[in-house]
Amino acid sequence: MNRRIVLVDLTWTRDKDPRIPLGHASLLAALHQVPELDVRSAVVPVNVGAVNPEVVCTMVLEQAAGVAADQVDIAFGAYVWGEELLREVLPAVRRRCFKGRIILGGPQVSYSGAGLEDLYPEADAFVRGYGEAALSTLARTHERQDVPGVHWAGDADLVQQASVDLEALPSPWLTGLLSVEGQRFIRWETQRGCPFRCSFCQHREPGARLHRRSLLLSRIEQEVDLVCGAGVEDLAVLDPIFNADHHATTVLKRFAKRGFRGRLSLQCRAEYINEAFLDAAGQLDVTLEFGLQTIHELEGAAVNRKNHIGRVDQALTEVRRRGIDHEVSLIFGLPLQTLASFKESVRWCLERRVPVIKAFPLLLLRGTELERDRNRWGFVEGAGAMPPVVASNSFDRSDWLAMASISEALSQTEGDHPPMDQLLHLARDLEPTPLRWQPSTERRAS
Ligand code: B12
Ligand SMILES: C[S@@+](CC[C@H](N)C(=O)[O-])C[C@H]1O[C@@H](n2cnc3c(N)ncnc32)[C@H](O)[C@@H]1O
Ligand code: SF4
Repeated sequence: MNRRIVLVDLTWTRDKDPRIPLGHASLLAALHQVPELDVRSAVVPVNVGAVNPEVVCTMVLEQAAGVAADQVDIAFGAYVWGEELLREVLPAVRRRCFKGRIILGGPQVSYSGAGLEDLYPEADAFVRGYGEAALSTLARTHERQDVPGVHWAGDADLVQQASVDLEALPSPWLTGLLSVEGQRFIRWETQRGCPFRCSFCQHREPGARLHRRSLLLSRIEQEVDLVCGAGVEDLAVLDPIFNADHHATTVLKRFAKRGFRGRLSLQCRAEYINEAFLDAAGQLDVTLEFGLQTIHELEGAAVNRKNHIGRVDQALTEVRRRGIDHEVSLIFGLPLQTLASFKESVRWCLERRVPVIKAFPLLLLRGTELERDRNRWGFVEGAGAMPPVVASNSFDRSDWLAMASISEALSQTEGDHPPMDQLLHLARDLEPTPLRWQPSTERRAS
């Protein structure tokens, strides 16, 4: 009898999102290459209406039914937005007598230190890092194999990341697993990981094992051609820093050559912007999304984020001069930050007429340096499945609420931010709605 794997993704989705997230599709593409493996997929949005853990459990068990326990694995993706639900679904699956293996992977596992079996006692194996190769190896047999990046529950945890040869990965697009036909919006990648080490961000660990961070250029180009041929209108590139790769300009030129008319959203480091890149970007409908976080050197240093503010300023001036659409993201709640210093960061962006300024509340993400240093900065976390930092040694709760209101005012005025005094005036009248960053709260009612 063929072995079976049920791959489950508890996903955060937006209206325009394709049904299957890219990470899930990339894993499926790799699993489909394993001979005689019966691959099943379940994608459950966690933020659409009421999600009942028992219903999710039934759905998953139906997919796993009809195969002997030593022939079936259920593999769950663990992301921050699905954490609460996952911790309810896993015990339910065991309660209902599933005896096959449970394998977990995804960011919540990748960035976790030792102790995963305390968090998820129902799981048999954990995969840290990019999971395509490791999961395919595990799925072939019930034997306990020694695979770098795989931690078996109960064994000594080496806290290793799985490695993957990005140049050899099958493309979910080119293998037909994901279709671009009739899809207005897609998320797409050309590289993984990040060369920087900001201490609030989770990108550092899985990237650490990559010798090359880029996908094969020939794959990227074939995917570009596919996208351009299908008339996709909106393409969000997931690369942590699109312009960190030497292929960046070549890729943009390919889109232009193929006459791409859709919108391209690219996360970029302002300091890496150069003329050739902007020349290529100018041929397309791009939005350059710059992370800035803070304009203050000391706040930047506290999170290991060195912004060369002069160069950021230059890049913004040039982008504005060329009429290229752009955004800047800030964080509120950073170590050493005060209400006044946050306002200065916002004001700096407003003075540069940045069309869209986003201000995110600081989250202490699992396994980040900032999470480990929480006591040093006196961080106090709020409520919710993804609690923001609401007070610290440098700001109190009322300061945080004022920052959250400014963030709200920025969100309501995207594309046409008013000057600082008017923004503050608007913020004063606004209730902060930090719940817009949280997974569905309705589901417990079901
Ligand atoms: C797209 C995206 C989103 C989308 C939605 C996600 C979706 N459904 O597609 C949106 C825009 C909604 C989003 C929002 C947020 N996001 Co986001 N997002 C991403 C992003 C850019 C891409 C994810 C992706 O597709 N990557 C490409 C694929 C190939 O990688 P992957 O998904 O990690 O999957 C691989 C591995 O994780 C592993 N794996 C995954 N599942 C499984 C399962 C098994 C069984 C195994 C073995 C392995 C495995 O193998 C996969 C293939 O290699 C990542 C950053 C990044 N570049 O990865 C952040 C990221 C996932 N997001 C993150 C965060 C923090 C957020 C926010 C909280 C940000 C905020 N401050 O508000 C919000 C939360 C939701 C909300 N309230 O809006 C964090 C971490 C989250 C976490 N721990 O789960 C990331 C890693 C960014 C970061 N560096 O900090 N996000
Ligand atoms: C996915 S990140 C990528 C940023 C980009 N690589 C950069 O640094 O220029 C997009 C934005 O999310 C926000 N962000 C990332 N990690 C965060 C965290 N732990 N808490 C709050 N916001 C965060 C930051 O504002 C960041 O610029
Ligand atoms: S915030 Fe951006 S630059 Fe910093 S580590 Fe994360 S992805 Fe890299």
